[in-house]
Amino acid sequence: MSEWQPTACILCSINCGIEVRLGGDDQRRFEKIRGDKAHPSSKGYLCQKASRLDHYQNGRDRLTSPMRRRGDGSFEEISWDTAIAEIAGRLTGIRDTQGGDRIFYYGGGGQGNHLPGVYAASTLSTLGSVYRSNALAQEKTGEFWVQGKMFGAPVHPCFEDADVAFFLGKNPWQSHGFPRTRNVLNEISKDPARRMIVVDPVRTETADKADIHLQLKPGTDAWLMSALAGLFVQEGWYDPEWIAARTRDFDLVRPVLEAVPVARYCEIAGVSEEALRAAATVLKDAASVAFMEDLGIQMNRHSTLVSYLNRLMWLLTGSFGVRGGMNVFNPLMPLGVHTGIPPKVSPVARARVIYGLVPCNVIPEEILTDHPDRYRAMIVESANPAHSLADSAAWRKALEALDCVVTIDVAMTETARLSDYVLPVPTQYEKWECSFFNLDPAENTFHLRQPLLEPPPGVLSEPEIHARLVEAMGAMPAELVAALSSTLASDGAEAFAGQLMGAVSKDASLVPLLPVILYRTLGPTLPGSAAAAPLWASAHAFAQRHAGSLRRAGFTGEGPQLGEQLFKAMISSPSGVVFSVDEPESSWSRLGSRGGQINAAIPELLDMLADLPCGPGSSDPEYPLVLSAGERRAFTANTLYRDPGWRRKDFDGALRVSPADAGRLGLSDGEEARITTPAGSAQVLIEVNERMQPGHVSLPNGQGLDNQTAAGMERTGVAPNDLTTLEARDPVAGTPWHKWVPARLEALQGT
Ligand SMILES: Nc1nc2c(c(=O)[nH]1)N[C@H]1C(S)=C(S)[C@@H](COP(=O)(O)OP(=O)(O)OC[C@H]3O[C@@H](n4cnc5c(=O)[nH]c(N)nc54)[C@H](O)[C@@H]3O)O[C@H]1N2
Ligand SMILES: Nc1nc2c(c(=O)[nH]1)N[C@H]1C(S)=C(S)[C@@H](COP(=O)(O)OP(=O)(O)OC[C@H]3O[C@@H](n4cnc5c(=O)[nH]c(N)nc54)[C@H](O)[C@@H]3O)O[C@H]1N2
Ligand code: SF4
Ligand SMILES: [Mo]
Repeated sequence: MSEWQPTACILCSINCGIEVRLGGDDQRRFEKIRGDKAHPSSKGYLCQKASRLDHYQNGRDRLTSPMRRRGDGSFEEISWDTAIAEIAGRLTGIRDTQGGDRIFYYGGGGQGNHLPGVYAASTLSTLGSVYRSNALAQEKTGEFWVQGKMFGAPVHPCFEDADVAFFLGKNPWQSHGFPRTRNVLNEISKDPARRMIVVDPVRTETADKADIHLQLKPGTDAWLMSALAGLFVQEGWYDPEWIAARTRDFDLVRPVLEAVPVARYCEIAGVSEEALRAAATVLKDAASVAFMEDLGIQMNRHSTLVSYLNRLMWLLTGSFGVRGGMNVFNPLMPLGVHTGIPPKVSPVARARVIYGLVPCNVIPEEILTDHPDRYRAMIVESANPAHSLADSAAWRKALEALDCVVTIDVAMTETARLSDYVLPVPTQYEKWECSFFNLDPAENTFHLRQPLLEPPPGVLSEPEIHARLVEAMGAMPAELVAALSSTLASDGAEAFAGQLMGAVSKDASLVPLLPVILYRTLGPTLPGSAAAAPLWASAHAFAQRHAGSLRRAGFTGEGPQLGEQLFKAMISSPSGVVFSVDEPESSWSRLGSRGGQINAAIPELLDMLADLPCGPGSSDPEYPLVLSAGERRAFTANTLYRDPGWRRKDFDGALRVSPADAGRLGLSDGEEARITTPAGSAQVLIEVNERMQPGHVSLPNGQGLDNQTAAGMERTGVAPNDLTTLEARDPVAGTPWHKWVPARLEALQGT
């Protein structure tokens, strides 16, 4: 058997360091997996999902040749030269006749790989493509929008040191979201001096660990959170001096919160006022509170408003800029593809573009129209929108309607099957990869992973694909590349950097081409890690902005040496490196909002808050239940495992139903039933589950993939987005209401 090799788990944003021992006849199986104790943030921690990573590495539907779709929907293998030449030709053709802004880009990275997005910038700037999106625009853009307005900087909680942990629509026991999650939850739970509060309609595993579980009715967070904030203001449970010194325009917020009818709103949320007061008492007496919100509210009614109310609680509890509270962190590189100033609205629906991303729910509408500005082509990279975005049927239609779709993936996915070209890439264990989910304010970690295995013949990495596309489109500055390479060889890194900066300062259009230029020049000189070349520019940029953070992390160089030192550390730390160490107080100087104060008032959301109806709204008798379409469970991992055989339990991804509803409908555990929503209906396996409250049912995320078998397509479980619609979305950010899908459940007739 081989040696233990360090890498990371790629199943969630935490990317725990792991060590893998290869085995099997071909030495390509992941025979043993353990936590990597040398990883600076996970420190050996793992959850149960990582042990199954062989199902990703040696997974279903793997592709090893570029594919072109024939007129009848079947695929043929083509060579890389043909694929690159045809794709470059078709996309530049669309650019030259319709405009480059008609070419949409979706994806750029998943849970463990963010280099594709870096390189895509070069291809997209060559094409003049400006509209793009990814999964963040169906979960986090409301939060980002509020965050930008209030703080102008990225903020993250620190649970390790928190006196009180507050989880809003988040089940970290299953979904994680911060390093060594279960250990930290256990530590807080066992410590009599610390407290945990969970706001969730389901009695989750996290709620089991909590001191207070506010088990509200699904979709009523806007009422519950305004009651909580209202209580703080009405009882005077906040520090007016802190508010006056640290925030601006709180005077616009106070009257709205003073007017909140606390008792009535508690009633709407189905939580007793005593329970809310108990939670408020814990919060007001806390030395520090770390807050985390997630999909329970972000994919729900009033999601942007609730993200705002959550942040108002940070202010009312004085939790910003304190240890164990909410702090600004330094990302090594922001997530996503960045090529200049993004458009403000999308071209057809005129939907708000947040963080450069078009809301996922409007994309099909912007294709399935005769509007002249509709999108005509799409590049999909490292994502599966035909399965993962609201209304799969509309997505299938939209992809079919485009003139050209190119998908870059390891596997023949639901999206790939609807594409004109599919370009296969090495898995994340066959190439250099990293993620930019570096969110820790206290001690931020970056992990550039080395490949464990050679890629199979027939695949090309994303950096190579983008470099070849740029070359085929005639946009690679060949003379500059040759000159830079020879300078690097003869005069070294400093002269190379000088020459490159000189060229960029003369011609700003080179900036988005830097990833592929660096890949072709610096890349070949790096020991095996050509793909890491653009990180060189990131390391230098980081060192210029955050020299102090780097020094505290132990880096000592001066001037450009500091950036060079960081880059060297990044490419030579197989278990990851700490690149930024900061004290909570530094959060204040990093605020992007005016005058170093937090902006308390967002008028648009305050109006929405003041106008909240005083009743929950009548529910449609046709759909008496609320379905959560996509719940994180022990055996879900987005669509990274395409083989259902990875699941040790819950093979079919059952619908969880409360005992009361099951009894009323005459359904029992293990029985099949039919669930119907305004979008469609599906046959589901029933799991009677005491954690659910009456009126609420839930399905897991990531199920219902179509696997190719000898006998044809085989599907296991329910694809949640066969049950969701494009229209059910947040009015501010356009994020979907997947946790609030009207539904009805029926026993199967005649069985
Ligand atoms: N096991 C596993 N872990 C994962 C993933 C995975 O696929 N599987 N995916 C990763 C990804 S991409 C993400 S974004 C995160 C998401 O992580 P989470 O957001 O924690 O995951 P969910 O289970 O979708 O939703 C969280 C909680 O919201 C609750 N909820 C439902 N309706 C409401 C409501 O009306 N109000 C409130 N307050 N809560 C409600 C649900 O009961 C659930 O407990 O997980 C990551 N981690
Ligand atoms: N109804 C409903 N829908 C949901 C959710 C829900 O709760 N309910 N959750 C949503 C959330 S939060 C998220 S984040 C999304 C996730 O959905 P997507 O953003 O579509 O991402 P993944 O399912 O993680 O799939 C990533 C794709 O990357 C491919 N891949 C793996 N490794 C590589 C690689 O190295 N290179 C390339 N190019 N490709 C690779 C995989 O084969 C897979 O096709 O799903 C969303 N969809
Ligand atoms: S899925 Fe589990 S092991 Fe993998 S990164 Fe997330 S927490 Fe770590
Ligand atoms: Mo996500």
